[in-house]
Amino acid sequence: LFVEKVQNFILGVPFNLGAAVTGTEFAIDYLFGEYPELKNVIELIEPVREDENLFDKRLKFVNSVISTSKVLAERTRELVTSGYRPIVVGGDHSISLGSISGLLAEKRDAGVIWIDAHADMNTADTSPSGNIHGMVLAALMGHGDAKLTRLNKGNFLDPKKVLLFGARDLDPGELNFIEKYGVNLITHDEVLEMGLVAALEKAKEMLQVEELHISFDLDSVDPNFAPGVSVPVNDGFEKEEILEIFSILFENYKITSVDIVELNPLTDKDGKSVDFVKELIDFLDGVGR
Ligand code: HAR
Ligand code: MN
Ligand code: MN
Ligand code: MN
Repeated sequence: LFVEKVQNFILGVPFNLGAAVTGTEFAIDYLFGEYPELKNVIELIEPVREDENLFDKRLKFVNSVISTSKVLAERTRELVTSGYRPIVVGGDHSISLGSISGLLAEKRDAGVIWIDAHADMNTADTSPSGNIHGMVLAALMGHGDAKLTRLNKGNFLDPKKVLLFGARDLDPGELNFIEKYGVNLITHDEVLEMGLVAALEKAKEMLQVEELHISFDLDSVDPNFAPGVSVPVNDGFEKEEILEIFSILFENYKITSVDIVELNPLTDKDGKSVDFVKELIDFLDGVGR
């Protein structure tokens, strides 16, 4: 039996303005420095820098976030249309607005698993920071400022097709959001209680989708193993657990596309985080269908 394997196509997006701290804009250069062979396999998406209203503390750098995400959405859509599996390496998590919008333009029924310490489900009204990387998942479901929600042209994600996995730092507004709209949630504590395999079994019952996008935020990992992130939170997954999660997801779903975001060279220690990102890229090369 010959089953043709979907080819990965890696995009690098060295963007940081969704986080409003410096670091993730150097992530791709950092990867290239440590692993020069990646220069041949990663296509660079140049961030677009727009004029900004620097007095806008509710939606920081919103124009640049939107313009960059538009470029990424277009490229992601092209790749999906051509039968590739885009692997989008960030960059801060705001770029998922682009990758997921591009995916949804082509595959309307795809679901999303958001593996993250955070929920990224604030709106401009609930955000404690004004940083857009903490708002993108809400925007993809159609909630928040119109500047952000416009981007995916009405192809909003159904909350029932979204699963937040491994969260351990939720803001009050995000908890309201999850309750109000019925977003699927399995917290990091729940994963510890249930065990990883049972948690992913439960995920399968919750997420009734065939096609799935994995949005992986490096801060879902314990900072002892992956310190190179912009917004670290204590505890979290071990690296081996992330690889196991990915393996099981590839067994349970058709994985359309993957984000690997929030790698920050300025906070990394001994190359731990960059090595893990490389390990993940290599792993993705070997799995899937
Ligand atoms: N919840 C906080 C906020 O909205 C922190 C968000 C941090 N987000 C990321 N991506 N690092 O998950 O500002
Ligand atoms: Mn995130
Ligand atoms: Mn996060
Ligand atoms: Mn731990």
